[in-house]
Amino acid sequence: MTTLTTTPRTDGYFMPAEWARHSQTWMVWPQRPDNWRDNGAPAQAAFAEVARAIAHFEPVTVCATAEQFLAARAALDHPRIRVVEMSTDDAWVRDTGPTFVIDGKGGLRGVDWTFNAWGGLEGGLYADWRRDDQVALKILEIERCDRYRTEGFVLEGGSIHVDGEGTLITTEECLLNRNRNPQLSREQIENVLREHLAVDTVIWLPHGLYNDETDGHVDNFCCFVRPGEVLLAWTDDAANPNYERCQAAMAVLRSARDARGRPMKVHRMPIPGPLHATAAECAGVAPLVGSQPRDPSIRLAGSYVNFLIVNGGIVAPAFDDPLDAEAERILRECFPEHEVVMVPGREILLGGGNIHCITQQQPAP
Ligand code: KQY
Repeated sequence: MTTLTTTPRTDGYFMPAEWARHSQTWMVWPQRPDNWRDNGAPAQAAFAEVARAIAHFEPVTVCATAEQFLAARAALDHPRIRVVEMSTDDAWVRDTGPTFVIDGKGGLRGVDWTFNAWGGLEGGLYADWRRDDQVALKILEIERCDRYRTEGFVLEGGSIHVDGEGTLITTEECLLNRNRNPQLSREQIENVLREHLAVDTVIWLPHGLYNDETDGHVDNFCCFVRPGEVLLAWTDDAANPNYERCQAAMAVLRSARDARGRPMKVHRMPIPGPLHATAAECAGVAPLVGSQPRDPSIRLAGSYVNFLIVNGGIVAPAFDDPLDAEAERILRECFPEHEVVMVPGREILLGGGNIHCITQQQPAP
């Protein structure tokens, strides 16, 4: 593995869309007791179900700490799931793993963004994120992929989505937040995205979903379903704290043109809930100084948009909510060529994210 001093764009590499063929998907086994209740046991069962659902379509590699390696291996008993030992701080490989880039000629490399636990000392979610900042490097070592490191430029994979044809969507709430790259202007941040993902057009939504622990990651709010078409989390209820956010996003998307000059077709995905953790669920978390507060009064940022596209399938969260069936119907309509599999997402949501946040696709070169 070599760390390159050029950029993907200058080398002819770009980030493909999530629906481009994958060679595998990466996950990290959850364990930290100040984020996952009951020492992680219910989350581990939920992650195992997600891993098995993905393995139905493509190989999966799950990284587990030395302490959890044998437990993970036992729980992930499936011929297409590989378990490797890796020390980590938490389990959000969308944000800590590499963003893979390809050149369309068989080349595969990775972008290793600087990670600061979603805000560093200004609102970050844990105080020591050094092991998580090494996850991308370690994955690229395992895969023998060359690496681009954006030293000092902070970004999480969940804060961007691309269509693979030159367009990226993100949110101002996250990328322009002063706890990420306060030294850079919007134009300078766009330039880093252009250079490292080879995109030409950046569509800036004002916000992500309300009370998301990441300062509004786009992957919990809006995603591409194909070039020129997005799926946006939506509510018509003016009392929902997401109402203004949805309206603002729709206004941007209605006037946007993508890198190929296309207007955006917007599909609406209802927001489940309101969802809240129970007192018993909160009591199972063992907080440390600085841990995310867990309280039944806090509205959870549940979203059906937080799904993963895999080879021939969609793996999406269900919340045991009356809207689950409608969400599944919309996903089938948006992805008629994919098999839609709904997997219980509540335990993952209790930890602060969902299926897209805990997975990282590796495109087939
Ligand atoms: O959703 C994500 N991409 C990460 C959420 C981190 C939550 C930690 N409690």
